[in-house]
Amino acid sequence: MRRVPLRLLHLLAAVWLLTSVGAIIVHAAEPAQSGPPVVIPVAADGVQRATVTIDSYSYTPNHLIVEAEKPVELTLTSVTTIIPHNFIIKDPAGSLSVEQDVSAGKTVTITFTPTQPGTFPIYCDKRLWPLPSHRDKGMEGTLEVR
Ligand SMILES: [Cu+2]
Repeated sequence: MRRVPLRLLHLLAAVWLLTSVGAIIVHAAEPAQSGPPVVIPVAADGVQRATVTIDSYSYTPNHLIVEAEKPVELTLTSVTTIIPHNFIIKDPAGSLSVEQDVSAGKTVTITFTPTQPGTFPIYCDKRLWPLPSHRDKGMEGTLEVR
């Protein structure tokens, strides 16, 4: 056995490791792509209805604008084939707490009434350890309550 190929392998392994780790760090640091804000219209019955498409790893639309004190009805439609997701909205101050699992390919309808104006994060907290969470992969959005 000559020694040069072994050293070359070590070098390749080191380069591979550095680029892989670097790619993960860069990916995790990327901000989520924010889509255009969507104002959810108030229907004749006073309900604000919209459909959100859930994919890996996104919500479409992902920036929803609603009015406070009026019910919001969201139809969450998953278009994934294997990966389950969830849909979480939490106001740290406690005015809003929504947490809904959506299995692959399923549609679930949720209803909640925001009471406080503000901007609240929407996100999926699923994660396959040790990979980054779905939220870290960009699965997040914004609920703007006016
Ligand atoms: Cu997810």
